[in-house]
Amino acid sequence: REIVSPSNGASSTSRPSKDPSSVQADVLQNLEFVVGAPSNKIPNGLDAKSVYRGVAASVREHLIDAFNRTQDYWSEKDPKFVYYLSAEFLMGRSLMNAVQNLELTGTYSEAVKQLGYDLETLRDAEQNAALGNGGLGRLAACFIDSMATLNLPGWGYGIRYKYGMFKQAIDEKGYQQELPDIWLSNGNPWEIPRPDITFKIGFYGSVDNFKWSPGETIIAKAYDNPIPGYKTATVGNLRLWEALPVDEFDLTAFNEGKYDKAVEQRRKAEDISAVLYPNDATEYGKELRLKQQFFFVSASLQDALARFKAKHSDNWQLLPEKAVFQMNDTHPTIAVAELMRLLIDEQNLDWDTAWGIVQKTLAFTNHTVMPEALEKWPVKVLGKLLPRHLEIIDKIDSIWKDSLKEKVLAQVEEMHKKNPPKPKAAKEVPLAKKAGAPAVPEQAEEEEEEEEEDPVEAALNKYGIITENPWEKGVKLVNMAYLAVVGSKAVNGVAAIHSDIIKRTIFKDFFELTPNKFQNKTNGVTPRRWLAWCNPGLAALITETLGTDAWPNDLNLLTGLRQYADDKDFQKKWRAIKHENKARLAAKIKERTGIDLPTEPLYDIQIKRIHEYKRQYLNILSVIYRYHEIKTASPEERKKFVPRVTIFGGKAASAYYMAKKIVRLINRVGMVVNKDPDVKDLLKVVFVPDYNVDWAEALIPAAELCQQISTAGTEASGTSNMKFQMNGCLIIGTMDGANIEIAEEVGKENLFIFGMDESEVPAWREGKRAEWKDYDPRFVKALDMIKDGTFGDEEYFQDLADSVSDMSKSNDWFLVAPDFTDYMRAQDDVDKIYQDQDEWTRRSILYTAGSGFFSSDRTIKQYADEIWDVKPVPVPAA
Ligand code: 7GP
Repeated sequence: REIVSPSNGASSTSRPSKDPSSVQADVLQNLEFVVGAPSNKIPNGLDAKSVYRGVAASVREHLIDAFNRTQDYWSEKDPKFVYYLSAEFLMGRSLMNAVQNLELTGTYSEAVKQLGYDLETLRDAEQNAALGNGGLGRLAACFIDSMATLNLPGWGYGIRYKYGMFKQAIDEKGYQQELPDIWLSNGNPWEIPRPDITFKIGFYGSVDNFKWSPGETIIAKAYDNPIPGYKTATVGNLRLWEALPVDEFDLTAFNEGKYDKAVEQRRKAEDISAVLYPNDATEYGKELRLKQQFFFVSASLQDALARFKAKHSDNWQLLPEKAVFQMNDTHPTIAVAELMRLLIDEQNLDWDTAWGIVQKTLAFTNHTVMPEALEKWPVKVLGKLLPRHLEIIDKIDSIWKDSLKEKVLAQVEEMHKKNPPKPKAAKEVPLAKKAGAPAVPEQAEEEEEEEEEDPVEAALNKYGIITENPWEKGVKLVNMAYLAVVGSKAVNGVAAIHSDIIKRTIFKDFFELTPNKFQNKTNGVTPRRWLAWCNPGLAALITETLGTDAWPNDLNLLTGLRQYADDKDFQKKWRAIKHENKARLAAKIKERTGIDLPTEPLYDIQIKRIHEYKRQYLNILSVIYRYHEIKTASPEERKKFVPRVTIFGGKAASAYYMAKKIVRLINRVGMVVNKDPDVKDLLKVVFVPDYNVDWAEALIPAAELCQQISTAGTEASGTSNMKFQMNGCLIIGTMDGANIEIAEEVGKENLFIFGMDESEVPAWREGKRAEWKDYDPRFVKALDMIKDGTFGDEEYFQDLADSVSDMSKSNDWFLVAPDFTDYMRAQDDVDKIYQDQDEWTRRSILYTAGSGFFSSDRTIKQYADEIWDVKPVPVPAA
């Protein structure tokens, strides 16, 4: 039998086999020839890591086989393609996902068992591919899973970071430590290096008569990552780019003994794809980041255009019918200028033709309204790195503003009719000017300041892509979100409320001009990874109850569970599965942290990036108060407490001062509470270190309550809320993001909703807060405990305490204090309902039953129909 292995890359004449004994033989071959294990050690003298590599290499054969067939077929049919441009893809592990999506679980479990191992253990030998920060990156991963499953011709395009999201360790003081994520150290069997697919990427240099001569050039090299769909022969592609030098090595410098110089080019180039910026929802205007963005955007566009050209030569008018590029937030939005450049400078199109094509080929998704996340590049930085692009952006900006002049003029006239401007008082001419003397510089400046801005100019400026930095006079910025809006055919938010907010706030003026451009695409998550694969117990019960295993591809079938919500026998089975999942999680937590957890209490979980707007702080304050209550309760009162395990997980951006304090506070509370004999099993507080996709797959199926408690109007959508919902976990949360739509599907009365609405927040921030003195005594008590050193480090925590209570120092922008009382009310409701296990379980079933809408298959279908106009092209089975 011929084998297909990554080492020979040859394609097999026979298809990879699907029966356990030949799979076993195949794994052995791969262990010997790909992993290079000594034959006398195969199979039983090997460590899990090596065996994992052998198994992965074998699974890869199946992937590559189907991948090649898919890509060949699509190439032959030449349908319209979608290219999902994203600086982040948070994939997690691949082995089990591939085996399950390829429907080879039974085969591989059996084959591996015969070799004396079990698949579950091998799965843990895989490193997590954490090429993303949080929601946005994981969404991209769910999207390409759905694209493949729906047979949609499309690729993801991103960066093959050498170091992904940092590893988080918690030191003995509770402090977050950041360690590098060396995720490629055991190799990466899931990628196919493409040394033959490379593009040149230029930076710096100068522009002469519209011709750019880059001062520095590097190479982008492709790596393909096959993405298996489920119950389909389609295997999609995630193409990631690695940065390499044009010249490996400067031999002359080396011969002269200048060793550093000899490798300088290499290091400079490699830096570009070296590390993922670990910021979530905040941006720092670092040149290297812009370099990364341009690097992967340029490579991806050149690649897609080259493929187009191979089929349609110079028929560029056809491009919008063959390709659409979805820009995942502002990170890839330099694509607007780069696509223009490629069409004008490289393909010799005229400006108007090119611009018409661009505006039909690009689309843009916004993921956050946090002002600090909307990227604005200083003109100086962008102009130095990409001088030709700055020129193009400048022209886009002036043509765009020119096109608005008439409209704006009419608006201003209209305004003046209603509100006539006051006539200007005649100015006294300064002495120095009278005699025709040159203006004294200071005077000239003063005069300029006094001069009123032309109202038409002022009105036009709010549409400006290039504008002055309001905080730094004279410093001009390129507003990347505005560039994207102007250059795109569609702009969307990621949940109904969020899409509405962006129309009223950050893109208000643009929405008024082109209302039809603005859409909503409520997020979704893949039900394969986030229900079927991570919760096998529940998946089996669902299949048995519905009498079909079609639901992972048609998640609305879950509504069929509604009729069992009150069925006591069914509830019992449902609860038993949750209990098993809790036990599994407890074992994992014990192994990773040493903490012993009982499995009877309510499991309450908040996992997400640590951010003030997500309000982990609100959660821990309520935990602190609960701790106080338990400690001061009489033996009689103690009986009334509903035992709880409160679990947190999440990383703080390394430079985010307050977030790091919150991590430490949670950890300190845990250290005190968990060893306090007064508390026993009534309360445990766990911070799981290094929260990642793998942790999420263990935490979510075990959760009974999840915290989705962002300040209303701040969380664009949230996606963990959907994953928890699918797994029958109840939500305590605000009317924010997708919580609102979840409440619609599940029935608002079945969620624990609390806090201010989005509409109430601005008034609070603008005025009401100033008069507010009604601090809840429980809130005051919890803060006092932080300040009196109950958890140690009271000085360190002082400003954290002040941030929500001392208005002279901070303004509690995220409304922790005013939402606290209603949060505690909702928490009491939680405890009350949890004591009625039948009612709790009834709700839990309704959550899962109502989660069909949040499959990313639904989201992707909407993108495909309403933005991309891309149609499924199913690949015929082999
Ligand atoms: C997140 C949003 O915060 C979250 O609400 C949403 O569900 C998710 O995107 C997917 O749409 N935003 C980010 O992750 C983000 O802004 C910037 O990252 C790097």
